Amino acid sequence: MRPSWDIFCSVVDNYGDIGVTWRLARQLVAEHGLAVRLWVDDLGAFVRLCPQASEESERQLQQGVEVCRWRRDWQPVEPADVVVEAFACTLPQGYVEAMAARPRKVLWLNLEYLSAEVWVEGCHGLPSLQSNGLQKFFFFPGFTAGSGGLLRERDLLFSRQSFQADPQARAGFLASLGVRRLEGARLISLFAYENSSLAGWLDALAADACRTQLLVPEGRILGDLQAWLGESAALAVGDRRQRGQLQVQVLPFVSQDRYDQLLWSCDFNAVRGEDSFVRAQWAARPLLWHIYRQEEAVHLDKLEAFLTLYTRDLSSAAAAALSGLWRAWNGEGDVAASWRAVLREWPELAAHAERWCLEQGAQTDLAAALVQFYLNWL
Ligand code: TRH
Repeated sequence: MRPSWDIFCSVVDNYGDIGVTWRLARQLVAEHGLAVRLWVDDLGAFVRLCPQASEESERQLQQGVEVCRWRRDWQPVEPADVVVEAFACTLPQGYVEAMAARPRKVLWLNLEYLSAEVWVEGCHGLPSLQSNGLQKFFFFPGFTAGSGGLLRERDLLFSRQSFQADPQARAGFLASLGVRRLEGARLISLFAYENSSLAGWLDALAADACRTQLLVPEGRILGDLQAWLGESAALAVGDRRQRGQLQVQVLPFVSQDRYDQLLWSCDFNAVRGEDSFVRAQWAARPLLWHIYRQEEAVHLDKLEAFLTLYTRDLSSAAAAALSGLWRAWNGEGDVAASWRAVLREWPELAAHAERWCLEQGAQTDLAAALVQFYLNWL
Protein backbone atom coordinates (compact mmCIF):
# COMPACT_ATOMS: atom_id res chain seq x y z
CA MET A 1 0.00 0.00 0.00
CA ARG A 2 1.18 3.57 -0.71
CA PRO A 3 2.47 5.34 2.37
CA SER A 4 0.06 7.97 3.60
CA TRP A 5 1.06 11.49 4.60
CA ASP A 6 -0.84 14.09 6.60
CA ILE A 7 0.32 17.69 6.29
CA PHE A 8 -1.06 20.21 8.76
CA CYS A 9 -1.15 23.89 7.87
CA SER A 10 -2.34 26.71 10.06
CA VAL A 11 -2.55 29.95 8.11
CA VAL A 12 -0.90 32.54 10.37
CA ASP A 13 -1.24 35.36 7.86
CA ASN A 14 -0.68 35.98 4.16
CA TYR A 15 -0.03 33.05 1.83
CA GLY A 16 3.34 31.56 2.75
CA ASP A 17 2.12 28.81 5.08
CA ILE A 18 -0.47 27.50 2.66
CA GLY A 19 1.78 28.29 -0.32
CA VAL A 20 4.54 26.00 0.91
CA THR A 21 2.32 23.17 2.17
CA TRP A 22 0.10 23.09 -0.92
CA ARG A 23 3.15 23.00 -3.17
CA LEU A 24 4.71 20.22 -1.10
CA ALA A 25 1.49 18.19 -1.02
CA ARG A 26 1.09 18.39 -4.78
CA GLN A 27 4.64 17.31 -5.37
CA LEU A 28 4.46 14.34 -2.99
CA VAL A 29 1.44 13.08 -4.93
CA ALA A 30 2.67 13.86 -8.44
CA GLU A 31 6.27 12.74 -8.11
CA HIS A 32 6.29 10.21 -5.30
CA GLY A 33 2.87 8.60 -5.73
CA LEU A 34 1.93 9.14 -2.08
CA ALA A 35 -1.53 9.46 -0.56
CA VAL A 36 -1.57 12.97 0.89
CA ARG A 37 -4.10 14.78 3.03
CA LEU A 38 -3.58 18.50 3.52
CA TRP A 39 -5.31 19.88 6.61
CA VAL A 40 -5.89 23.63 6.32
CA ASP A 41 -7.59 25.88 8.83
CA ASP A 42 -8.26 28.71 6.35
CA LEU A 43 -9.63 27.52 3.05
CA GLY A 44 -10.07 31.12 1.91
CA ALA A 45 -6.29 31.51 1.67
CA PHE A 46 -6.07 28.17 -0.12
CA VAL A 47 -8.62 29.20 -2.75
CA ARG A 48 -6.51 32.24 -3.66
CA LEU A 49 -3.66 29.93 -4.69
CA CYS A 50 -5.89 27.26 -6.19
CA PRO A 51 -8.87 29.16 -7.64
CA GLN A 52 -10.73 26.03 -8.78
CA ALA A 53 -11.01 24.85 -5.16
CA SER A 54 -14.04 25.38 -2.93
CA GLU A 55 -13.96 27.36 0.28
CA GLU A 56 -17.01 25.50 1.58
CA SER A 57 -15.97 21.86 1.19
CA GLU A 58 -14.99 19.85 4.23
CA ARG A 59 -12.98 17.53 1.96
CA GLN A 60 -12.05 17.92 -1.69
CA LEU A 61 -9.65 16.33 -4.10
CA GLN A 62 -7.41 18.89 -5.79
CA GLN A 63 -4.64 17.72 -8.10
CA GLY A 64 -4.59 14.37 -6.33
CA VAL A 65 -4.34 15.91 -2.86
CA GLU A 66 -7.17 15.40 -0.39
CA VAL A 67 -7.62 18.88 1.00
CA CYS A 68 -9.44 18.80 4.35
CA ARG A 69 -10.78 21.58 6.49
CA TRP A 70 -8.90 21.59 9.79
CA ARG A 71 -11.74 22.28 12.18
CA ARG A 72 -11.09 23.45 15.71
CA ASP A 73 -13.57 20.85 16.95
CA TRP A 74 -11.37 18.02 15.76
CA GLN A 75 -13.10 14.82 14.62
CA PRO A 76 -11.01 11.66 15.10
CA VAL A 77 -9.23 10.23 12.04
CA GLU A 78 -6.71 7.46 11.58
CA PRO A 79 -3.24 9.08 11.54
CA ALA A 80 -1.05 8.72 8.47
CA ASP A 81 2.34 7.00 8.22
CA VAL A 82 4.07 10.37 8.06
CA VAL A 83 2.81 13.53 9.73
CA VAL A 84 4.16 16.91 8.72
CA GLU A 85 3.42 19.70 11.13
CA ALA A 86 4.21 22.82 9.13
CA PHE A 87 5.91 25.71 10.87
CA ALA A 88 5.25 24.45 14.39
CA CYS A 89 1.47 24.66 14.06
CA THR A 90 0.27 22.68 17.08
CA LEU A 91 -1.42 19.42 16.07
CA PRO A 92 -4.88 18.60 17.46
CA GLN A 93 -4.51 16.86 20.84
CA GLY A 94 -6.79 14.01 19.74
CA TYR A 95 -4.66 13.43 16.66
CA VAL A 96 -1.43 13.28 18.69
CA GLU A 97 -3.04 10.76 21.05
CA ALA A 98 -4.08 8.66 18.05
CA MET A 99 -0.49 8.84 16.73
CA ALA A 100 0.83 7.52 20.03
CA ALA A 101 -1.79 4.73 20.08
CA ARG A 102 -1.23 3.61 16.48
CA PRO A 103 0.21 0.09 16.29
CA ARG A 104 2.46 1.00 13.36
CA LYS A 105 4.71 3.84 14.35
CA VAL A 106 4.33 7.25 12.79
CA LEU A 107 7.09 9.56 11.58
CA TRP A 108 6.37 13.02 13.00
CA LEU A 109 8.13 15.91 11.33
CA ASN A 110 8.08 19.59 12.00
CA LEU A 111 8.78 21.47 8.78
CA GLU A 112 10.56 24.68 9.72
CA TYR A 113 10.75 28.08 8.04
CA LEU A 114 13.46 28.66 5.48
CA SER A 115 16.68 30.26 6.62
CA ALA A 116 20.24 30.45 5.29
CA GLU A 117 21.67 30.83 8.77
CA VAL A 118 24.64 28.61 9.51
CA TRP A 119 23.09 26.92 12.58
CA VAL A 120 20.38 25.35 10.39
CA GLU A 121 22.66 22.53 9.23
CA GLY A 122 23.39 21.58 12.83
CA CYS A 123 19.70 21.33 13.73
CA HIS A 124 18.34 19.78 10.55
CA GLY A 125 16.96 16.29 11.12
CA LEU A 126 17.36 16.29 14.91
CA PRO A 127 14.75 14.49 16.99
CA SER A 128 13.10 15.80 20.10
CA LEU A 129 11.39 13.52 22.59
CA GLN A 130 7.82 14.57 23.40
CA SER A 131 6.11 14.07 26.75
CA ASN A 132 3.97 11.22 25.36
CA GLY A 133 7.06 9.26 24.32
CA LEU A 134 6.82 10.12 20.62
CA GLN A 135 9.75 11.63 18.79
CA LYS A 136 9.38 14.70 16.62
CA PHE A 137 12.04 15.48 14.01
CA PHE A 138 12.95 18.97 12.90
CA PHE A 139 13.25 19.36 9.17
CA PHE A 140 14.89 22.53 7.92
CA PRO A 141 14.70 23.69 4.33
CA GLY A 142 17.82 25.46 3.15
CA PHE A 143 20.34 26.27 0.49
CA THR A 144 23.18 23.95 1.41
CA ALA A 145 23.77 20.22 1.16
CA GLY A 146 23.45 19.79 4.94
CA SER A 147 19.91 21.19 4.97
CA GLY A 148 16.60 19.80 3.74
CA GLY A 149 16.82 21.70 0.42
CA LEU A 150 14.22 23.76 -1.40
CA LEU A 151 10.89 22.88 -2.95
CA ARG A 152 11.49 22.30 -6.63
CA GLU A 153 9.28 20.24 -8.90
CA ARG A 154 11.06 17.69 -11.09
CA ASP A 155 10.50 19.46 -14.40
CA LEU A 156 10.50 23.01 -13.06
CA LEU A 157 13.81 24.20 -14.46
CA PHE A 158 13.14 22.58 -17.81
CA SER A 159 9.69 24.22 -18.02
CA ARG A 160 11.17 27.55 -17.02
CA GLN A 161 13.95 27.34 -19.59
CA SER A 162 11.53 26.34 -22.37
CA PHE A 163 9.22 29.19 -21.46
CA GLN A 164 12.01 31.76 -21.37
CA ALA A 165 13.36 30.51 -24.70
CA ASP A 166 9.96 30.99 -26.33
CA PRO A 167 9.05 34.67 -26.84
CA GLN A 168 5.56 33.70 -28.00
CA ALA A 169 4.85 31.80 -24.79
CA ARG A 170 5.88 34.85 -22.79
CA ALA A 171 3.88 37.26 -24.96
CA GLY A 172 0.82 34.99 -24.81
CA PHE A 173 1.05 34.71 -21.05
CA LEU A 174 1.43 38.45 -20.54
CA ALA A 175 -1.44 39.14 -22.93
CA SER A 176 -3.63 36.79 -20.87
CA LEU A 177 -3.01 39.13 -17.93
CA GLY A 178 -3.88 42.16 -20.02
CA VAL A 179 -0.25 43.31 -20.25
CA ARG A 180 0.78 45.09 -23.45
CA ARG A 181 4.54 45.10 -23.76
CA LEU A 182 6.21 48.48 -24.20
CA GLU A 183 9.01 48.43 -26.75
CA GLY A 184 12.41 48.17 -25.05
CA ALA A 185 11.03 48.44 -21.54
CA ARG A 186 12.50 46.49 -18.65
CA LEU A 187 9.83 44.26 -17.07
CA ILE A 188 9.63 44.04 -13.28
CA SER A 189 7.17 42.28 -10.99
CA LEU A 190 6.46 43.62 -7.52
CA PHE A 191 5.12 41.51 -4.64
CA ALA A 192 5.84 43.03 -1.23
CA TYR A 193 4.44 44.02 2.13
CA GLU A 194 3.78 47.68 2.94
CA ASN A 195 7.16 49.30 2.30
CA SER A 196 8.25 52.86 2.99
CA SER A 197 11.16 52.44 0.55
CA LEU A 198 8.80 52.02 -2.38
CA ALA A 199 8.56 55.72 -3.19
CA GLY A 200 12.33 56.09 -3.47
CA TRP A 201 12.58 53.13 -5.82
CA LEU A 202 9.70 54.31 -8.01
CA ASP A 203 11.25 57.81 -8.18
CA ALA A 204 14.45 56.21 -9.48
CA LEU A 205 12.56 54.09 -12.02
CA ALA A 206 10.56 57.08 -13.26
CA ALA A 207 13.75 59.12 -13.69
CA ASP A 208 15.77 56.33 -15.32
CA ALA A 209 17.06 56.52 -18.90
CA CYS A 210 15.45 53.17 -19.67
CA ARG A 211 11.72 52.56 -19.60
CA THR A 212 10.29 50.23 -16.97
CA GLN A 213 7.04 48.35 -16.93
CA LEU A 214 6.14 47.42 -13.36
CA LEU A 215 3.58 44.66 -12.82
CA VAL A 216 1.99 44.58 -9.40
CA PRO A 217 -0.27 41.69 -8.37
CA GLU A 218 -3.06 42.82 -6.04
CA GLY A 219 -1.89 42.88 -2.47
CA ARG A 220 -0.54 44.77 0.50
CA ILE A 221 1.81 47.07 -1.44
CA LEU A 222 -1.02 48.75 -3.35
CA GLY A 223 -1.59 51.37 -0.63
CA ASP A 224 1.98 52.65 -0.91
CA LEU A 225 1.73 52.61 -4.67
CA GLN A 226 -1.47 54.63 -4.57
CA ALA A 227 0.18 57.14 -2.21
CA TRP A 228 3.18 57.51 -4.54
CA LEU A 229 0.87 58.07 -7.49
CA GLY A 230 -0.91 60.72 -5.44
CA GLU A 231 -4.34 59.21 -6.00
CA SER A 232 -7.27 59.29 -3.64
CA ALA A 233 -9.09 56.17 -4.85
CA ALA A 234 -7.82 52.66 -4.27
CA LEU A 235 -6.14 50.99 -7.23
CA ALA A 236 -7.88 48.07 -8.92
CA VAL A 237 -6.87 45.19 -11.16
CA GLY A 238 -6.22 46.44 -14.69
CA ASP A 239 -5.32 50.00 -13.64
CA ARG A 240 -2.37 51.38 -15.56
CA ARG A 241 -0.47 54.59 -14.79
CA GLN A 242 2.49 56.37 -16.35
CA ARG A 243 4.98 58.54 -14.45
CA GLY A 244 8.10 59.57 -16.37
CA GLN A 245 9.79 56.44 -17.68
CA LEU A 246 7.74 54.18 -15.44
CA GLN A 247 4.50 52.46 -16.32
CA VAL A 248 2.71 50.68 -13.49
CA GLN A 249 -0.01 48.09 -13.95
CA VAL A 250 -2.07 46.29 -11.33
CA LEU A 251 -2.51 42.58 -12.02
CA PRO A 252 -4.89 40.05 -10.54
CA PHE A 253 -3.59 37.62 -7.95
CA VAL A 254 -3.10 34.46 -10.01
CA SER A 255 -2.67 30.73 -9.27
CA GLN A 256 0.75 29.52 -8.12
CA ASP A 257 1.60 28.09 -11.52
CA ARG A 258 0.71 31.31 -13.29
CA TYR A 259 2.66 33.31 -10.74
CA ASP A 260 5.72 31.23 -11.70
CA GLN A 261 5.18 32.25 -15.30
CA LEU A 262 4.97 35.87 -14.27
CA LEU A 263 8.34 35.55 -12.52
CA TRP A 264 9.82 33.80 -15.56
CA SER A 265 8.53 36.59 -17.81
CA CYS A 266 10.18 39.44 -15.92
CA ASP A 267 13.74 40.76 -16.01
CA PHE A 268 13.68 41.45 -12.29
CA ASN A 269 11.37 40.28 -9.52
CA ALA A 270 10.62 41.83 -6.16
CA VAL A 271 9.30 39.07 -3.90
CA ARG A 272 8.59 38.50 -0.23
CA GLY A 273 8.14 35.94 2.55
CA GLU A 274 9.35 32.47 1.75
CA ASP A 275 7.72 30.74 -1.19
CA SER A 276 7.77 33.59 -3.72
CA PHE A 277 11.37 34.24 -2.65
CA VAL A 278 12.33 30.70 -3.65
CA ARG A 279 10.30 30.79 -6.84
CA ALA A 280 12.08 33.95 -7.95
CA GLN A 281 15.38 32.12 -7.54
CA TRP A 282 14.10 29.36 -9.84
CA ALA A 283 13.21 32.08 -12.37
CA ALA A 284 16.98 32.66 -12.69
CA ARG A 285 16.63 36.43 -12.83
CA PRO A 286 17.97 39.03 -10.40
CA LEU A 287 15.63 39.54 -7.47
CA LEU A 288 14.84 41.72 -4.52
CA TRP A 289 13.60 40.20 -1.26
CA HIS A 290 11.20 41.85 1.15
CA ILE A 291 11.72 39.64 4.15
CA TYR A 292 8.90 38.90 6.61
CA ARG A 293 9.44 41.06 9.69
CA GLN A 294 10.00 39.33 12.99
CA GLU A 295 10.24 40.49 16.55
CA GLU A 296 13.55 41.93 17.74
CA ALA A 297 14.57 42.27 14.08
CA VAL A 298 15.75 38.67 13.89
CA HIS A 299 14.67 38.75 10.25
CA LEU A 300 17.67 40.99 9.55
CA ASP A 301 20.00 38.16 10.60
CA LYS A 302 18.24 35.93 8.10
CA LEU A 303 18.59 38.56 5.42
CA GLU A 304 22.33 38.89 6.06
CA ALA A 305 22.80 35.13 6.16
CA PHE A 306 21.24 34.76 2.75
CA LEU A 307 23.18 37.69 1.33
CA THR A 308 26.44 36.18 2.55
CA LEU A 309 25.68 32.97 0.72
CA TYR A 310 24.20 34.49 -2.40
CA THR A 311 26.89 37.08 -2.99
CA ARG A 312 29.83 34.78 -2.19
CA ASP A 313 30.95 34.41 -5.81
CA LEU A 314 30.17 37.97 -6.93
CA SER A 315 32.70 40.76 -7.49
CA SER A 316 32.84 43.12 -4.53
CA ALA A 317 31.09 45.86 -6.52
CA ALA A 318 28.18 43.61 -7.55
CA ALA A 319 27.90 42.12 -4.06
CA ALA A 320 27.82 45.58 -2.48
CA ALA A 321 25.25 46.84 -4.99
CA LEU A 322 22.85 43.97 -4.47
CA SER A 323 23.29 43.86 -0.69
CA GLY A 324 22.80 47.62 -0.52
CA LEU A 325 19.53 47.42 -2.43
CA TRP A 326 18.19 44.55 -0.33
CA ARG A 327 19.07 46.31 2.91
CA ALA A 328 17.50 49.55 1.72
CA TRP A 329 14.34 47.72 0.65
CA ASN A 330 14.19 46.27 4.14
CA GLY A 331 14.54 49.63 5.82
CA GLU A 332 18.25 50.39 5.99
CA GLY A 333 19.71 52.66 3.33
CA ASP A 334 19.02 54.70 0.23
CA VAL A 335 17.00 52.63 -2.19
CA ALA A 336 17.38 54.96 -5.19
CA ALA A 337 21.19 55.12 -5.00
CA SER A 338 21.31 51.36 -4.43
CA TRP A 339 19.11 50.74 -7.45
CA ARG A 340 21.41 52.82 -9.64
CA ALA A 341 24.37 50.79 -8.34
CA VAL A 342 22.53 47.57 -9.21
CA LEU A 343 21.92 48.83 -12.75
CA ARG A 344 25.67 49.38 -13.18
CA GLU A 345 26.31 45.76 -12.16
CA TRP A 346 23.39 44.34 -14.11
CA PRO A 347 25.23 41.95 -16.49
CA GLU A 348 27.08 40.30 -13.65
CA LEU A 349 23.97 40.07 -11.48
CA ALA A 350 21.94 38.59 -14.33
CA ALA A 351 24.58 35.94 -15.06
CA HIS A 352 24.86 35.18 -11.38
CA ALA A 353 21.10 34.62 -11.02
CA GLU A 354 21.33 31.93 -13.73
CA ARG A 355 24.32 30.30 -12.11
CA TRP A 356 22.76 30.36 -8.66
CA CYS A 357 19.62 28.71 -9.99
CA LEU A 358 21.61 25.92 -11.61
CA GLU A 359 23.72 25.38 -8.50
CA GLN A 360 20.66 25.20 -6.28
CA GLY A 361 18.92 23.00 -8.84
CA ALA A 362 21.73 20.44 -8.54
CA GLN A 363 20.82 19.77 -4.90
CA THR A 364 18.18 17.34 -3.68
CA ASP A 365 14.79 19.01 -3.56
CA LEU A 366 12.85 19.24 -0.32
CA ALA A 367 10.09 16.76 -1.22
CA ALA A 368 12.63 14.13 -2.28
CA ALA A 369 14.64 14.80 0.88
CA LEU A 370 11.55 14.29 3.03
CA VAL A 371 10.74 11.01 1.30
CA GLN A 372 14.33 9.84 1.73
CA PHE A 373 14.24 10.84 5.40
CA TYR A 374 11.20 8.63 5.86
CA LEU A 375 12.84 5.69 4.08
CA ASN A 376 15.95 6.01 6.24
CA TRP A 377 13.82 6.20 9.37
CA LEU A 378 11.84 3.02 8.60
O1 TRH B 1 2.42 35.69 1.56
P1 TRH B 1 3.74 35.69 2.21
O2 TRH B 1 4.15 36.93 2.81
O3 TRH B 1 3.74 34.56 3.26
C1 TRH B 1 4.43 34.28 4.43
C2 TRH B 1 3.52 34.34 5.60
O4 TRH B 1 3.33 35.67 5.96
C3 TRH B 1 4.11 33.57 6.73
O5 TRH B 1 3.36 33.69 7.89
C4 TRH B 1 5.51 33.99 6.93
O6 TRH B 1 6.05 33.32 7.98
C5 TRH B 1 6.25 33.73 5.67
O7 TRH B 1 5.70 34.54 4.65
C6 TRH B 1 7.73 33.96 5.75
O8 TRH B 1 4.87 35.31 1.12
P2 TRH B 1 5.22 33.96 0.35
O9 TRH B 1 5.86 32.98 1.29
O10 TRH B 1 5.99 34.35 -0.80
O11 TRH B 1 3.85 33.35 -0.11
C7 TRH B 1 3.10 33.89 -1.15
C8 TRH B 1 2.44 32.78 -1.94
O12 TRH B 1 1.51 33.34 -2.84
C9 TRH B 1 3.42 31.98 -2.78
O13 TRH B 1 3.08 30.61 -2.75
C10 TRH B 1 3.21 32.51 -4.18
C11 TRH B 1 1.75 32.82 -4.14
N1 TRH B 1 1.24 33.79 -5.12
C12 TRH B 1 0.34 33.33 -6.05
O14 TRH B 1 0.03 32.12 -6.11
N2 TRH B 1 -0.18 34.22 -6.94
C13 TRH B 1 0.16 35.54 -6.96
O15 TRH B 1 -0.36 36.29 -7.80
C14 TRH B 1 1.12 35.98 -6.01
C15 TRH B 1 1.54 37.42 -6.00
C16 TRH B 1 1.62 35.08 -5.09
